[in-house]
Amino acid sequence: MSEETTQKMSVTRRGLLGATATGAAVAATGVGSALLGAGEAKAATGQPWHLAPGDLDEYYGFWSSGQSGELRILGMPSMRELMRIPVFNRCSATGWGQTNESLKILTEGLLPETKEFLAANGKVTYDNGDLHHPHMSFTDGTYDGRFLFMNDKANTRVARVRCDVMKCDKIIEIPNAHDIHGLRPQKFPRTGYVFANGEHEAPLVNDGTILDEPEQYVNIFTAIDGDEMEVAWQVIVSGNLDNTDCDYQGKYAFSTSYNSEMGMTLAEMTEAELDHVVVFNIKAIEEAVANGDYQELKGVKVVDGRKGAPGKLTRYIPIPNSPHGVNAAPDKRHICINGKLSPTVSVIDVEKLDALFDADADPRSAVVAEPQLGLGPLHTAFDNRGNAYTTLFLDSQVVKWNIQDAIASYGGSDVDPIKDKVDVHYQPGHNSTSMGETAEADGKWLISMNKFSKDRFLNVGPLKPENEQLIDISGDKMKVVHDGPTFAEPHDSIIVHRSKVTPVDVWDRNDPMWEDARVQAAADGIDLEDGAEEIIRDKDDPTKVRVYMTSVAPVFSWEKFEVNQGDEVTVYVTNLDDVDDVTHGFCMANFGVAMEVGPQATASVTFVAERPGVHWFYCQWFCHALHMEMRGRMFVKPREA
Ligand code: RUQ
Ligand code: CUA
Repeated sequence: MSEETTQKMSVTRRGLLGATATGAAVAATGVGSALLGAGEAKAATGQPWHLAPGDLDEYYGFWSSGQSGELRILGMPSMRELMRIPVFNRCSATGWGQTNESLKILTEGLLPETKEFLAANGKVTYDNGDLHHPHMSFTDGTYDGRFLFMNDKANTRVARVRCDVMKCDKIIEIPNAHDIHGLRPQKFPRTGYVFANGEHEAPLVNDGTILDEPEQYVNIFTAIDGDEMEVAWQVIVSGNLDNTDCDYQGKYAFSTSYNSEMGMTLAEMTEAELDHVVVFNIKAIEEAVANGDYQELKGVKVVDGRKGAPGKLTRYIPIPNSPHGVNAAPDKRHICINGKLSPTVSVIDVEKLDALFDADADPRSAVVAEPQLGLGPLHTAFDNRGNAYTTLFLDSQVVKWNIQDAIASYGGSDVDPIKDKVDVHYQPGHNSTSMGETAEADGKWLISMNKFSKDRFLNVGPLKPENEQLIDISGDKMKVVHDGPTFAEPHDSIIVHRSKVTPVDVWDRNDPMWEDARVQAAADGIDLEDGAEEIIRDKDDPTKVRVYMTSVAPVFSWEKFEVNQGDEVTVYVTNLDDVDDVTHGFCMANFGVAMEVGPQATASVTFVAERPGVHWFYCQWFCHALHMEMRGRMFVKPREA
């Protein structure tokens, strides 16, 4: 832990509490144990995943939440849920999807036709999302703590979360593609690009002219500029696209296709013995774009990388039936393609890829191993000792195997690449290891994300949680050490050492998140920080009212304010408390309005005051001994009859 972080900790509330109780020692233990290895941590029970009260975890776990549409933060290895970050969903607690600040993020990246479609349904944005794959930005092959990127399969979007405040700051809809599934940030030299797979195939121009003519459908691979959150370019491909990953050299990206047949029914989709992985040649694609070899579609430069298309944009490597996960090993050389319907994982050597493009070598020549591992291999994670850990969905197992031994065995040696198998409960999908998708894999922990929990927990009715199991991989044998139930449906996770991430405790008053509020306040001649008891009626539209207020525990600057029935009211709350962990809320009772206002943040919400009478607003975030008293009245004067 850096000097700076240590110092920062000592002035936080945790440090203060620590000094007044026995906690100073607890805080010290927390720091100390986090520096020890998995097998060595001194915890209350002697089990490293059972942290003593007040002890801090060694890793952040960033969890997707599938159809819940949010991102979650867990402490690892304790698997305690630390936070939920609303992204594609709506959130009652924070007002995500309701505050003007969040609505801007949820609407500004939508395509014009989507906005029209939503308006016809009485909406400004989607209410749901299906968040599968959260991944952190990279610099030089490892996490850099700037951003997290994630996909929305349900509504074809990609979102970004800022790691300094752990809030979503950008969401874009991807044109031309359908239902973004696989997503990975570029590892080298940095992110850079965020690669995103459109899973479902459709006509390139999907305006209804072509309907049930599957032979005319295509699929789209997208590279997003992760700094600007804009689409950089797209590639038309053959077959559908499932998962994606990229190399550690910045040269190639890979996408699996489970439906190379472009079938529409289950029978058609699983017909061929061989599907493929598409290899994208990033330099060649950039050159094609620079040379004008593209068509422009919905403002995006789209190049043709279909099978048989001339040039060096893509190559198709045949892979046994319906491959699913793609995972780049920390040896910076091997890419594992998980077989799903085939009991194998195909290992691609990135050093053999140039020949595919430059010498038109047989695409299969890049495959250097294909070990038979068991039934239903879906995803693979890695340690720092050359081993890979693959989930076997149908076998309900995780298999540990050695990459070099698999290569030797493919070359004819009789060495068995399989080192260990462990039962997991039940049907694992994704897995992840501590720092395992970076060059700094440390081989301590593995999470198996199991789709079914069945009998593992008290029965809560027909809808059961999923079960995520923590596995100690520091020794020769894998050891399942903990069950963690989770709600629908974390697909994927990453386990990031805490030294990589340094979130702030208090917002910066000048944060871009409430730039619009700052601009509006300036136009109204108001200082947000000094916004006590300012109520502005818009000069051009007198039915628009802006109420500026501040909060300091346990009071709002307004004890009461008055508006007219039918006014469109915008309430801006600026939280002047600058102590860590003093968040206020603003809830207007019976108006369906509530939001979080973090320390030093400004948040705003707009509603039409169509209910005459006395209405209480209150702070809905417990902040002070007099939190219940933190309230005020809004008077809505009835319209004259
Ligand atoms: S997928 S269970 Cu959406 Cu990541 Cu493999
Ligand atoms: Cu402020 Cu509760």
